[in-house]
Amino acid sequence: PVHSRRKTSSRQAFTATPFRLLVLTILQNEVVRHIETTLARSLFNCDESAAYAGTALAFRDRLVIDWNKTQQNQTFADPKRVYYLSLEFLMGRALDNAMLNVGLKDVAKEGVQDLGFRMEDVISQERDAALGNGGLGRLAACFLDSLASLNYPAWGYGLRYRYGIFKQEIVDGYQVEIPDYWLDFNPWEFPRHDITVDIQFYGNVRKYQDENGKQVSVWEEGEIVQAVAYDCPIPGYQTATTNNLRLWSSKAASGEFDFQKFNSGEYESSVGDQQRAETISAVLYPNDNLERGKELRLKQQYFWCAASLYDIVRRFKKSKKAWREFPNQVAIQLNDTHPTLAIPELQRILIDQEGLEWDEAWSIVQKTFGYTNHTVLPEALEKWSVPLFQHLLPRHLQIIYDINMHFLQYVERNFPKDRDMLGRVSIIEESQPKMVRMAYLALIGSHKVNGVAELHSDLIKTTIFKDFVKIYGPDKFANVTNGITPRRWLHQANPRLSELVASKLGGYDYLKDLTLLHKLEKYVDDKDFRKEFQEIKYANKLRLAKYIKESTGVSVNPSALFDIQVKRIHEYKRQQLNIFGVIQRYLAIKAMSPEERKKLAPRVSIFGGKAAPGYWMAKTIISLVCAVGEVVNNDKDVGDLLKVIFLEDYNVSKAEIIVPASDISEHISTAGTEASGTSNMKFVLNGGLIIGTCDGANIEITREIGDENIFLFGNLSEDVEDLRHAHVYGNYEVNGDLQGVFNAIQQGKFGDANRFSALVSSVVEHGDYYLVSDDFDSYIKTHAVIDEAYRDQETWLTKCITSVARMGFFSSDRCIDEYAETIWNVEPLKPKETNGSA
Ligand code: GPU
Repeated sequence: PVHSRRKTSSRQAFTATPFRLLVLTILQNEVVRHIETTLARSLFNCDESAAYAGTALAFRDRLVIDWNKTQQNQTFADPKRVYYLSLEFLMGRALDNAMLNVGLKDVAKEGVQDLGFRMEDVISQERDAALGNGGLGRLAACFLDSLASLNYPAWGYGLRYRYGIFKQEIVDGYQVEIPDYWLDFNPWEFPRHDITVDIQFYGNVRKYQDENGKQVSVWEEGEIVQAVAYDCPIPGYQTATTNNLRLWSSKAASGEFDFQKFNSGEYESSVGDQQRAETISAVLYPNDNLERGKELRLKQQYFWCAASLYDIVRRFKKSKKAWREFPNQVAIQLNDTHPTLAIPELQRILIDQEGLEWDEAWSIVQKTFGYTNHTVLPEALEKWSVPLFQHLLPRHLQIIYDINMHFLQYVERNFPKDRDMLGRVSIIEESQPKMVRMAYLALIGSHKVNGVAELHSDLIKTTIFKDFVKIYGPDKFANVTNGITPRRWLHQANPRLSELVASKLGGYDYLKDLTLLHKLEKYVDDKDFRKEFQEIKYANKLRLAKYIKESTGVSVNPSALFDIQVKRIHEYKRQQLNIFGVIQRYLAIKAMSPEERKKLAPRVSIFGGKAAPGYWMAKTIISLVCAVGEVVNNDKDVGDLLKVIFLEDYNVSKAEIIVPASDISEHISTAGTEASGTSNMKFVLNGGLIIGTCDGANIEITREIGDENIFLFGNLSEDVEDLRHAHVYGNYEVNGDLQGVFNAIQQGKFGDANRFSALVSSVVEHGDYYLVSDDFDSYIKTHAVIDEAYRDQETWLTKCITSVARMGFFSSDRCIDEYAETIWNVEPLKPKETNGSA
């Protein structure tokens, strides 16, 4: 049956080495066997989805072998391990990544071609694992890739949501959310029904004196939910190291399923208990940079922290080492404050269950944890109400109070004159109701706190954690600037550029040491290289143009300047500034003579991103973008000069198509609000330029690539406070161009003006918190500079190539090495044998 589908086109490759032929044959047999036996499908009616499933299962087999060896090797060597606790892992697709990491993509491509399929079509059958919202979750995924690629003994711990981030549809210009039930077929996870942990909620605390007169607390009664482990292999690039991502799924504890009820005919209510337990890991909260204090979210957090810590402690105890060795064996990194409960949970295990004294336990806890902060936005800082805590986690609340008491006593001793300090730094906010400030708890319970870009790491020391710098000194604070994995974000997303780079650098070593990219600079004047580089960008734009046509019906000119802003929709990220700028461009075009129009460089303005379902303002921004697109794209006066596109359901796999196709991308947050940003790095690495504010990692990108290669604009973070003040207390006038934009909206040029009035009034009436009016002029002027620069294609190309060559710093490998050295104190563990296929 295989032969009947064979195409002659792949025959050439069969002339390669006998070894390659052997691997090809074996792989192909494995794929066919999986299709025929694991899936019980006939090869005669094998469709793309079966071809995907067969290929995925064949590669999974390979990963599993290395995975088992890695785990055995780690168990035997028992080195210090890193545990990365994150409520989000935005992994995207796994097959392409697995094939590239194992080094067999080309062979597999031939294999599936032989079965009558194109590899791209096979790959695109896979659903994204979308267990995250945005940058924070994608960072966790890049970190897992780097940890494995650098051979660090590391585990990720998260939740196995039944529903990942919702799928976005645009219906009549509005966002509609569709549930993402992604688990129908997921060959990349392994249920471990033997690895379960009972997790307790509610109940009460009984205190008594034991036979030695020691005060003991027991957390009793309440209800139990069971955590079941699901493991996903995380292959490293060209190494046999295959780490583990363990995701917990909730179900009713075995004793919990009420057979009494069941037998007495109350079948429904006993199923109800089951369902209630399963609710815990049912759905990812779809908020980015926002906390809403929902009880179920706190339950998710405790469920996941408790299960993970139980697992980590169990592994440690197998080594029979003394408790004081715990921080020498275990480093736990908290991805934002979401896993902060792990701190009181470890303290509880050590004192209530293991019988350690408070001080000894607390010293172990502090040495074990590190905390990464990802935002200074006040609405994103987690706070939980004390009554909710008391109800759900009574023992933990007591422990938090004790932690706070010890901490405040320390502060009082050291700052006796600053009485207000105690109230400011207390873990408990004295509000109505009282609140637990999770960031303070995370900071106090960790030995290091880090921000994610230099500016951000400076800002946390002068704003939200100012007092804590006085209390602990500056050494408790560090910066680790974010990075991205070049495997996915160059090699996988942009294979032709990756190949071009490899051809100049003598191979793919740069994918393991991205600083080697600097060697590209010597080809910046090389005619052939330049031509090839430019052709690749064009091909990537063509691919995106095709995708835009398929998904929106709009034809765009692939030679136009592609101007892209894709990220979560948020007022601080200022998609509204972008769309106001687009409207201003549209009005300008309308006012031009035909001669003037001829001089203008054609543009395609591309937007993409999800709005949190309850974030009304963000949804309004989306509908304005769609409404402007509707008008502009159908205006005969405008033609190719401007197209406005909103791409539905932006996610990781779509980013892999979008990112390589930009000429300019927009990273235009109000200065001081975007902690780092990571897509800025992806776009530049793929040969695009940036328009951006002096915010987050844009500043370090500028330092690396040179300010002649980036288009910066807008006010600086140190001026933001005063500017906001001026809006609130001054009588602020919106300038001419922006007023023109507002007039056009209010005249109904883009449909019913009432739909968009909140966007206008947030600027003209409500204090313009995000400083859209302050930055508008400089934004428009900078876009004019970009138009001019793009006209000179040779100079533009030089900027792009030079920038790529200087992006070595932004690999997540560099980032992980910094964490390993300055925060975790862990070392790589070389795999026993290298994987034969690498
Ligand atoms: N970030 Br807090 C998220 O994506 N979600 C969040 O809830 C929080 C932060 C992002 C930051 O906004 C972004 O600037 C940063 O690059 C990213 O985390 C990774 O550090």
